[in-house]
Amino acid sequence: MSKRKIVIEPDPILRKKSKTLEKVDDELRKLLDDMLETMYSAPGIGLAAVQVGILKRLIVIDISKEKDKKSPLFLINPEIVTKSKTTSIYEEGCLSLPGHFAEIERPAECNVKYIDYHGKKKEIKASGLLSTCIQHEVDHLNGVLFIDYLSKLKRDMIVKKLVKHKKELNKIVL
Ligand code: GNR
Ligand code: NI
Repeated sequence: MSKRKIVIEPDPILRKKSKTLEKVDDELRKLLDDMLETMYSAPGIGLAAVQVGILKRLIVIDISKEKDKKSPLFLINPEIVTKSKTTSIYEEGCLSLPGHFAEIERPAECNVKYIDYHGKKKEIKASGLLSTCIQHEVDHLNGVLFIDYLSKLKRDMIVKKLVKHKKELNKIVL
């Protein structure tokens, strides 16, 4: 396994739509393993392939609290088939928007169809943080970030700060 570099906003790749996968093979599983390592090391509770620069419909998630009881979830070609009318609000963060957090309202529950690590079709009913996290990750696959749910003023402020932060990092490197 190897850790990959996480793409930070603003970067045009984060606005692109990821492509559906045709088959599950060892090469794809290697990418999923790398994504999981990258997510754990960040640390984060979810990661979409586009966040490591790959436009494929792949997500890894682990919302377990205790470090020693890992329970990774791999979702290939995830599709949200139903969303509840009831909503819930979570403070969201994103590894592509480091240091920024906002309360986002989303459907509280969702049913998700996907292909698992072994290439098997699955369907689950998600609620709570898992539901929010799946929706956040599926948004990434469609080029959507949580800041898109904020006012243009708040969104522009966050992006401006990230641009400034990137420029300061460049100064140190150069
Ligand atoms: O680590 C993460 N935490 C988080 C918290 C609330 C809602 C969604 C998330 S996902 C985020 C990691 C990430 O950027 N995934 O794309
Ligand atoms: Ni994210």
